[in-house]
Amino acid sequence: QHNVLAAGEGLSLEGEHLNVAKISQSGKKQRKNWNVMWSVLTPGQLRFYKEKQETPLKPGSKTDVVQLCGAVIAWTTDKSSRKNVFQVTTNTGSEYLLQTDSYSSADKWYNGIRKAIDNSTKL
Ligand code: I3P
Repeated sequence: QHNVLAAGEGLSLEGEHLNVAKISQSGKKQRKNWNVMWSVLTPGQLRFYKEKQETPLKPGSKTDVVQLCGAVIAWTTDKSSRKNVFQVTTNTGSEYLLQTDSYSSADKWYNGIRKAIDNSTKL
């Protein structure tokens, strides 16, 4: 069965500040440290920029590129005292918590990332 989606439909979200904590890198636990990141969702990737106008390939860039193929997303209430927190786990074992105080915004990002994962994971 084919899941018909127009190219890119519902798979991109441009530009919003989200609170992001990377809690594991390649399966290794990291100290939780929330940062405000300018977040951009493209069909197969979630990118976090330190600055809104940051150029992706700038030397010393703090940009983090999360590959969504094979990733898993889930709401979580036990990994943070904050509200509206969800976790993205990559297929290489990196774990990110994402959060924003606005439920509608968190839900929009959750659903956008979930669709992007589904779309980049299917063969
Ligand atoms: C952490 C910091 C985080 C908090 C975390 C604390 O302390 O306060 O904001 O996570 O709680 O350990 P520190 O800055 O000293 O590392 P939340 O805001 O998500 O609750 P945790 O240990 O329960 O994860």
